Amino acid sequence: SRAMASRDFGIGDPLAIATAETGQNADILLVDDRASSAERLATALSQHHSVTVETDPHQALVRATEGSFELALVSLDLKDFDGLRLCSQLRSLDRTRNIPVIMMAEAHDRGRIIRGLDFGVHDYLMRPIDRNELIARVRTQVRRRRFSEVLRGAVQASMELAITDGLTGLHNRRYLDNHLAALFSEAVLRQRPVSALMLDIDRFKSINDTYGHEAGDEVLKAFADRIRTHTRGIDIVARYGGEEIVIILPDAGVEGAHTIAERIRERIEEVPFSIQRDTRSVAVTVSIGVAARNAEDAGPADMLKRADAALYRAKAEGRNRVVA
Ligand code: GH3
Ligand code: MG
Ligand code: MG
Ligand code: MG
Repeated sequence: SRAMASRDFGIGDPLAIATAETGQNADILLVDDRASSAERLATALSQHHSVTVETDPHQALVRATEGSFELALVSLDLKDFDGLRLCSQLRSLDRTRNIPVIMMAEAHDRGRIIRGLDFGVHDYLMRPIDRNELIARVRTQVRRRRFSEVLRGAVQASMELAITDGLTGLHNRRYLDNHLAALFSEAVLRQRPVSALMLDIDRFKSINDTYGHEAGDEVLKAFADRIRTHTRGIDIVARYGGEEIVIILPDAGVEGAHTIAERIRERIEEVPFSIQRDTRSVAVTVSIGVAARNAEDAGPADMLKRADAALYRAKAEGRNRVVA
């Protein structure tokens, strides 16, 4: 797809926009089983696009799901098959619904044209098809589709940006706040446990002081990466504050959470972090407070408060430890 990569946060990819602007060089699927018609249309379109002709509607659907077509032109009058049905399938399948569809119809097809437009077919051409009209309508749909892909990419990117911490790539606190309430309620409803780990790097100020703030950032990033590899996909891992990370463990009670926390603590302690521009590697330890949901909890904030209190005790008792 020519849609922008999700890493180009927030703004449209200029190349994708320029490509959309021209509305040319599109991969087009032409479904028409009348040889002379198909050939005439394909020839006209080939000046600006790359055209694949398919006479079998079943095969056309397979090709559409597998290919990277930016437009489908479908004849409504196929032998032994209702072209409108193919249009409907293209509109409803996940893998093809972003391909704009143009119906090619006869004057007597008014009723089917209306039904097609009703379920989302983008446009139609009346036979006999005028060459210039064909080119113009195809171009319009290709441009529209490309611009919506650019927009979709930009929306997705800014949504990711809004819930991601820029330095570590972990979820940010906003994401945690937005998801924790629902996750917690679900645990209450299903009478399942849920736990929170609150992590804080030990003596991080002195890491900054010794190696510099940039190295501190690097350590923080690597620390986050290491934590990510030791958590599951269903866990929420969020940067909560400067060098504080909260991990929410669905379905884990206090014992399970403690075990996971202890494993993370060991994984951090056992291998020092290497940093660029410095031959020394940085020994890092982490203190972790653990709390599980209580029946008395009014909400997740109560659980987090206990995890924070446990973290405070872990620090007070000498750091590099897990306290529940
Ligand atoms: P301890 O937690 O063990 O009590 O000691 P600490 O030195 O880690 O103290 P604290 O957690 O209160 O302070 C964290 C320090 O981490 C403060 C700040 O200078 C540093 N810090 C916070 N965010 C960042 C960051 O994004 N990058 C870097 N390099 N440092 C940060
Ligand atoms: Mg602190
Ligand atoms: Mg700290
Ligand atoms: Mg801190």
